[in-house]
Amino acid sequence: MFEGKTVGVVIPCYNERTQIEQVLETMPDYVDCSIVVDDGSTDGTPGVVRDYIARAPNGHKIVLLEQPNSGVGRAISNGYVESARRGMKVTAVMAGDGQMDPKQLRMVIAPVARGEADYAKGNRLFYRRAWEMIPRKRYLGNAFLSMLTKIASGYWQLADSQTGYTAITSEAIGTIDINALYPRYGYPNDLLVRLNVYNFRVAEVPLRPVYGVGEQSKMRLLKVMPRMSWLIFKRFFWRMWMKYVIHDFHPLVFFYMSAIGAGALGLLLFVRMIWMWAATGEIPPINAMAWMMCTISMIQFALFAMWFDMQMNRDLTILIRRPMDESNKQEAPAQKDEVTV
Ligand SMILES: Nc1nc2c(ncn2[C@@H]2O[C@H](COP(=O)(O)OP(=O)(O)O)[C@@H](O)[C@H]2O)c(=O)[nH]1
Ligand SMILES: [Mg+2]
Repeated sequence: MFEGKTVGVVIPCYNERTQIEQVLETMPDYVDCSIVVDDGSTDGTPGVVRDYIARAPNGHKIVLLEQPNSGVGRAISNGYVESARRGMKVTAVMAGDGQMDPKQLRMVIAPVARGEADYAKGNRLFYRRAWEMIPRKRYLGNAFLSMLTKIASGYWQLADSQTGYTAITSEAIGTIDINALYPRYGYPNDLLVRLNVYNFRVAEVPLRPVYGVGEQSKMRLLKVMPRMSWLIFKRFFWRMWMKYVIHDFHPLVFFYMSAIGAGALGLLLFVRMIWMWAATGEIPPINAMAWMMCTISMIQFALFAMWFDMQMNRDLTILIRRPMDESNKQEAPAQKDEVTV
């Protein structure tokens, strides 16, 4: 129990034999139920979990769910459903590779347990040494996807869309179509879009990044980046339709549509202009002016649409910028990298 709320933790695992025991061992006492979701690991991870359950001290319930390899997003949605079914009011997600510092769990679940937010997520990018601690490619890839996710999800003030350290209420799990969640690595982006359609409040908590604890990422960046970008692109249109046409209405959809129309026409005019220039050596002035008009209109329509969207969603984001309350300080002594000289 944390502040009167039951707490479940979903732990997705794929080949985490060397890591998972440590994750279970360091689970804070206030967690009522840990749900390990193994995804067809080939290294014996489920056996390690079963052994641990057999000798684990009573009090902290550990459940092992096994599913055929169907992705980390599917593992988490299955874990969410199981956690809600077991009556957990707040459900957090922590990776099975030990990259989530258990001492920071209370910071992640607090806004949700206190009813200030329906979902909370960490943000590692604002940590003062994040640039040195996070592998360069991961940092840049994350920043790019976070930018796209701002536009697609409507949570414009959030960053670090790729963090897996999150917490959600059982109400939110019950409201969104959790079984339709994207089954692979793009699930946090998809989840944010789905939460926004129902106007759920999202809190962002600054966290210290954790790397080099023996984890081995399963993510192949070059393969997943284009897939995730495409997913985010599609989800943007889905959100526009669901939020501003079906659930409610706002003319900003017309602004976005006009921006796309002006952009497409501008592109055609640009191609024609270059073609005429190559063929005749001269740029037709009307063509050039029409192209400029289209480009300027596109920019203006898009900026207005974004501005309206920001205004509609401003109150849905809760930015927690000073999470180090007294209890947390006691539990989390300064880490090596936090010592200032
Ligand atoms: N159940 C399940 N877990 C997965 C899968 N892929 C990764 N994970 C787990 O999800 C967590 C985060 O994955 P990881 O590859 O470390 O991602 P990264 O930390 O962002 O590089 C880890 O605990 C992995 O074991 C999968 O396909 N299924
Ligand atoms: Mg990892």
